[in-house]
Amino acid sequence: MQRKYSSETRIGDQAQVNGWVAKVRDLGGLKFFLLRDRTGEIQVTAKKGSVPEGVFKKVSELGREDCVSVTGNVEKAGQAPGGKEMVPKVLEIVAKSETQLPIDVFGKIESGKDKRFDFRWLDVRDPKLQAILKVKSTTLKHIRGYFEKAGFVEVQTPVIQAAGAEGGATMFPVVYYEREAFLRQSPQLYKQMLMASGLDKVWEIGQVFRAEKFHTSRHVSEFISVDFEQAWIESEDDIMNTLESMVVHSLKGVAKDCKDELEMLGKKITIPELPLKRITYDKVVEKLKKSGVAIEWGDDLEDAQEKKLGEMMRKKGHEWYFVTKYPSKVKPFYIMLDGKVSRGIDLDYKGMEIASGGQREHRVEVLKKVMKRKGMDPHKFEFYLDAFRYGMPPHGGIGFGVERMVEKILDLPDIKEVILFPRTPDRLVP
Ligand code: AMO
Repeated sequence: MQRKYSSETRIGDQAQVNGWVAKVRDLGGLKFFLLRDRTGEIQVTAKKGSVPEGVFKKVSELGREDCVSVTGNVEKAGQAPGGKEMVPKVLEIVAKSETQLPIDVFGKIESGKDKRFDFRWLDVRDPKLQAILKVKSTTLKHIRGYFEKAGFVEVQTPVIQAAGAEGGATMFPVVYYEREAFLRQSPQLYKQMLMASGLDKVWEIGQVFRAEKFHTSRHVSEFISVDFEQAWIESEDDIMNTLESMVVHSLKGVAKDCKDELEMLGKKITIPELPLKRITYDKVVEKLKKSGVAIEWGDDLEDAQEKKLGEMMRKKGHEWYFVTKYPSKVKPFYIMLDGKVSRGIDLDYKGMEIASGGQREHRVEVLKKVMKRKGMDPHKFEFYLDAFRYGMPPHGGIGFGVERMVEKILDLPDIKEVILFPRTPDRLVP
């Protein structure tokens, strides 16, 4: 018999449902258990004399989280979840679970976060956690959909790299034959080099790595970065236009495809109107100072300052907003400078930076000068600079933290909730 998910079964069906035992109730001659699969739960009812004796006996042997396969009739049952129950003809105990569960799967007893991540595959049996992962996977699907529709070419650039673009202190070294190499912090250098290839609009999705000794709710050592790079732009405005269209496209997709998950998690997605609010860094500093936050012009925005800005923007009806014209000194060498300010932008959502990028410097001599000024050795980046020597159009792009976006869509307390097996300074297994 073909397997069905519990939610697909209809009264009158003969069905096979596979899953885990969520709860057992034994009333002597009447035994029930709840069978959970990824679509929900169905009650299985075994009445002595009405089901085969062997099946009745097996129900007595069941324990929580055993893996079972049930074949039987689906019947009407007013008291049962969904108004139906299965009356088993065949019951196979496929795999027993040890009885002392290391964590409480349904969070009735609050399990410590560390313990939950030690047994993540068990943790994720909780439908709410599955819903988070479905929202993430749907977000990714619609991001991909956007780039396909907008004519971007998906590229794959190397994860093992000779030099990093985001600062030496946050690189993970790897042994590469007889040389030292690094796990990529970002596809930055490669996506820019591709602007000299004539592909014009590229995007990439993949894991990137940061050896940051942060212990915060928004930093991890490995995360999914969505990157795009676009040539022949006039200014960073073109980049913001692409980015905001991508955000709205994916938010709409998630709101449409994840109705059940959002309901289960008690969340509603507000689709922002385009264009998203743009606010200059100057204005941000002015606002923060006015509200008593200690900040000087030229400082990068710290976590607490971003949060405060988020509160102020939300009051004005903006969950999403761009911060533009950052001071030159806080932006990396590849961002185009415009005197004291740069063409670097950030996109913030509910007080957290979700993406960062802008227009790049495409003039090789200027680029080399800025690198030197920032204390970098241009010789180590010859392979990158070469791409600027044979006709490099003006270009720009962004790096976008998908997990941060999902964390904020669902108002989760920590980015790690969106990651199956998070990597942090303290965690390398499982
Ligand atoms: P940046 O370093 O700002 O820019 O990273 C881009 C986006 O990636 C996310 N992010 C992180 N998410 C989780 N854990 C971390 N440790 C972490 N660090 C960053 C954030 C951030 O906005 N090359 C540039 C992008 C560009 O200019 O195109 C870059 O990597 O959401």
